[in-house]
Formats: sequence, C-alpha cells, structure tokens
Amino acid sequence: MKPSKMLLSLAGAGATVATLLYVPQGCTPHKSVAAGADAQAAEKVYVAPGKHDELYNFVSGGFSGQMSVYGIPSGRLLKVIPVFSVNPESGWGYSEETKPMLTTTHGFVPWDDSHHVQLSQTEGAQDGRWAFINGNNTPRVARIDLKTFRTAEILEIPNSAGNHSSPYLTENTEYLVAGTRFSVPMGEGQEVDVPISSYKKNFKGTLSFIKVRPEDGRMNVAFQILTPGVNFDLSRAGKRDSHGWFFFSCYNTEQAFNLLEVNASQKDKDFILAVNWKKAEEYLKAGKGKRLKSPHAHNVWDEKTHSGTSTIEEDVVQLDPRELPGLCYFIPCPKSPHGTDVDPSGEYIIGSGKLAAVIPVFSFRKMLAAIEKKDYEGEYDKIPVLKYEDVLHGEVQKPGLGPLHTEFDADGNAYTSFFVSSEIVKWNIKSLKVLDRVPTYYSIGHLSIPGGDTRKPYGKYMIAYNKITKDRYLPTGPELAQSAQLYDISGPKMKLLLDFPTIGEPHYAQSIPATLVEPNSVKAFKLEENKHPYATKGEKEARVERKGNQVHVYMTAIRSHLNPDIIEGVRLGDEVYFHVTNLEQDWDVPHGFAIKGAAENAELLIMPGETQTLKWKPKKVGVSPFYCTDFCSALHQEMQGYIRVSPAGSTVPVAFSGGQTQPAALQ
Ligand SMILES: [Cu+2]
Repeated sequence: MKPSKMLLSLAGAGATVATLLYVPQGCTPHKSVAAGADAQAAEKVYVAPGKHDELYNFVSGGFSGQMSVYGIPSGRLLKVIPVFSVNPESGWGYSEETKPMLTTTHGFVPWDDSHHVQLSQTEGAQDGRWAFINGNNTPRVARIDLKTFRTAEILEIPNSAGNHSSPYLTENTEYLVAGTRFSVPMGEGQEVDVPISSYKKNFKGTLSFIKVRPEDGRMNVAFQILTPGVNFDLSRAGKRDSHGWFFFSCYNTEQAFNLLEVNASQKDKDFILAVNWKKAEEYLKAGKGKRLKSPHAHNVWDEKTHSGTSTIEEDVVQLDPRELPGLCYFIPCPKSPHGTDVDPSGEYIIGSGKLAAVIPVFSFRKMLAAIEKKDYEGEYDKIPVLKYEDVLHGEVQKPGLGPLHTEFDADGNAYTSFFVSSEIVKWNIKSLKVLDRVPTYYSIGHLSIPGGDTRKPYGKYMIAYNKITKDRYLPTGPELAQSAQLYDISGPKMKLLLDFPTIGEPHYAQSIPATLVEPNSVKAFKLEENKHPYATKGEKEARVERKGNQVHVYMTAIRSHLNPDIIEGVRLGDEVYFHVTNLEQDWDVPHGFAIKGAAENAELLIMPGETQTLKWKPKKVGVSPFYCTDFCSALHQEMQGYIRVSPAGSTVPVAFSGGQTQPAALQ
C-alpha cells in the first residue's frame, strides 16, 4: 500500500496522528523514508562546507508572493527574492524606493500569489539572464535580474482575471504569455455590470503576449488575443519546428459559472488551444488589431537611482480570432486538462486531464496536416476544433491517477506528476510505454527537471513540489512546512535522494547550472554610479535639510557609525525622510536602519553603494533612537543615533552632528 493512500484511508477511518505514528508493521510512512533514501543518497546530496552547489533552483513561493532560491543537490535555502509581496527581510515594499514596484491600477497591493518560474532562453537553451514569475491574483508578471537576484520589473496585465497560464516563454524569450485563469465581462463601467448568469453571452478570456526586449529584458504587452469565455490553466511554447506556436490548456468549456467542481466536469473532452503567434504578428502588422483603452501599471527598477518608478500604460491591441483565420485552433483533450507540455524535439504536445485515465500525446506534424486538410470536427465559438484522432500520436495507458505536469530528460523520456496517486511516472515519448514509477510524499503538483522544458534538458535530477508533508518533518502546529523532493534520474530507475522544506507553497520551479549565473553575480553597487537624487557619497556631505514640513536626512552608513548620529529641530507634524547611503564598497556588507515607532513602514536594508529611504512621521514628543539592524562589525551595537522631536511650533533649530560635521548649534 502506498503511504499516501494509507494515510488517507486511515484518516478517513478517524485515526489520529498518534495512531499513524505508532503503527508497528511494514508500510508506515516512516518505513518508506528509510526505503526511499539511504546512505548512498546522502552522499549524492552532500555539499561539503565551503563548497558550492551544482545548480540554482528558483522556486515560486505560491501564497507568499515571492520566489526562493535553493542550492541543488543540497536543498539549502540561499535567498528569498521579494517580488509581489512586501518583505520585511529586505525592506521590499517598505522603503520609499521600492513602494512603486507594488503599485497597480488598484493602488498598492502588498500581497499576491505567485505560481510559475521561467528562466530566460536563447535558441531553446537556458541563458542565465532573467527569471520570470507570475502574480496570479492581481494579474502581473515580473522579471528578476539574475545579476542582482532582484525584481527589475513588474507589468500589470489588463483585461485579465487571474494570471495562471503564465509566464511561459518562447525559445528565444521573444514573448512570454499571460493567459487569464477566469473569464469575465470585458470593458469598463456599465459594460461590465451584467448578470453573472449571462456568462455564455458576456464573459470572455484573453491571452496576453508580452514582448521581452532582447537587450535589457524590458517587457510590454505586444498584443492580446480575445478568447471564448473559458478558464485557461497552463501553457507552453513550441520549439524547433513548432516554434511560432503556443499551446494553452483550457477547462470549463462547459462555460459554467457556479458549482464548477461539478458543472465544469460535464464534458468528456475540453481543449488545448493552439495559437499561431507568427500569424498574430502578421495580422498585427496588417493593422487587424483593435486598440482598447486598458490602463495597466508598468513598474521598472533603475539600478543607478536604486529606485522603482511606476507608470500607467494606457492601452493594448486585441486580436479577435473569430475574424482572423489561421490564428487559433482547438485540440480536444480529455477531462479538464491542467498541464500542457512540449517535449525537447518540439514535436510532441502532452495534455494532462486532471480527471483522465490516459495521457494523450499529440503530434505537431499531425496537427499541421489536419489544419492543411481543413477537416474539422466543428467549431467552438467560431474557432475550428480539430479531430482528436487526427492530431493524436497516442495515449499512455494506465499511467496513474490525476496527471498534472510533464517534464523531459535528454533521452526521449517524459516524467509526469500524479496528484491523486502521489507519484511520478516515467514513460517513453515515442513508444508511450511506462518505464518506472516512484511515490512522492505527498500530493505532488508540479515537477521540474533542470532544463526540462528546453531543447536541451540538463537531466540528472528531478524535483517534486508537494502540497502536503504530513509526517515528513518535525510538526510545527497546524501549519507544516511544504516540501520539495529531489530524485536522481541519471539511471533507468528514479531514486529519491532528499526532502527539503520550502518557503510558502512551491508551485513550479526551474533549475539552472550555477556556472551560467554565478560568474555574473553583482558584489556591490559602485558608489560613483549612484544617481539617487538623495545619495550622500561621503560623510562630509551628510546633512539635514528642512523643506516646509519635510525634513530630509542625508545619512551615511559605514562600519561602525551612522552619520549624522544626532538630529534636532524636528517638530510634531513633520515628515522625516531618512535617505541612507551605504558607503561600503565591499561584498556582503549591507547596513540596516530602524527607528522606534516607524508605524507606516519600519525598517530598511541597504546594500553596499546603495541609497534607500525610510519615511517616518513621529507621533510623540521626545527622543527616539535609531540604529543599524544588520550585524556588520565588532562595533555594530554602537552603530546608533538619536533624533529629538519637539512640539509643533517649537523654535528648536534644525541641527545635526556626526564625525567631522558637528554644527555650532550642538557644540
Ligand atoms: Cu551596520
């Protein structure tokens, strides 16, 4: 009996956790741990102190809205990269400079839900420049610069209601996509005030194609495709011969609007939508798109000013496939498809029906031939539906229960995750024969093979991202750490090597050899290139200036003091801006800045050569301490200062002191 099934059946019979732990015989979850990983496995994941891991693993944080970075094979957590949510560890969303990055047309959104990581590619291979990730709730996509491991750009997606099939990208990073998870009425004001029961008539979906500028990665919505009102789940771009096409899985082709759990599982087959984006480019060039007013925020980080800016882009161009032949085709796919994945050759498209008993494998060549013949099964909202048998390469029989996602090795094999039966199944793409299966602990969602979605899989490892970890780690109350599991796939049989806990819920993740990222890593920002308007590039420039009710503190931080460290002349009602420049030019010497009673935003973390700003509105008369929060030197505890706040209307003059800059007022 599989541990997961036993767990479910025992739990169903009302067994307590304690009962589970003390089951004496063979098939307890604990026994399976011993069977899965052994001393040889430990050797394979051991990275000696001082040695570096072989791969970076970029993992989505799910409900945390962040992306985290692990070393593989050790599973060591290296960094949490803040993206769509505020993050106190780095001041993301708290400092004045980072706030614009979380701005949307709905205002400042401090918390989102991030799902899928994509690493940039050149000619179908990972290039180590950028990682992309989607914000699911308030639809957005982000680009992370792998030189700094920082979010460099966030683009809001207009006319979208949940950005799930995103941000999958083409093999030269020409485009990344953002397909709406939910369909909604499109338009503004009264146009969208319609009864929900008018779903079939009024609800529409969109697929956004976001252009990525090759030289610097800058994103913009190049066009949107208006679609029938269905739900889009995941997507993958074609590669090699199928480059120029994109494949989106869709469910709820029933167009149900309530009780989806029942009403969206009525039909035997839903669809994979095949989009010819080269054709879309032709239509766009020929002026066939409609420009629609669609305000959306575009937030860009500037490494020279160490600041983000948020601008509102006003419109997008939409293409309507009902009027543009050759743009879109539906491929029937059994039972509510979740994943759609394209193999390294670009020929095979794998659909994964969540409720299907087989895995259908489609042939790109057969798809083109079927389109050529124009022998369709019919139309769905005026879009041609191809015949299942015409496009099918074959079906994998009895693979498991609840197929979700498929990745590939370099030897023509596919690995599919099965949520319901908690396992990964290895099968051959051409012969469709099942070759091996291993349990996961428990309820796997995505899986990832390094380079497994590219033309050139790195292979060697596979990582499972699991939803449940009952019994895998020390208990931590009702909420347990979620989990990733590392498998060795270098031999004919898959072998479990390691469990490691993750930050948030790990949805998708991708790994890349460290050699493609490590040499480019930035160590410090050059102080002479700091173009922040409030930068203080030397201690002699440190000062305090009043502008109306604003007090600007030009502060420097260097081991082991803040300058100025005494400030007077602030009055209740003032807004104090601490612009702190970290003067260090050395790797791994950030300084922090915290002040008592910073109710609106709290703290800063400032990298070497960088300037960041904390806004502070004092609420009380008196003296408040401030200090460095990052243990930077032997005299870190002494890295502190005081600011005096006088009553409104006080005549205490602005004065400051620190090192050589002691003013007359304080002598
Ligand atoms: Cu310090």
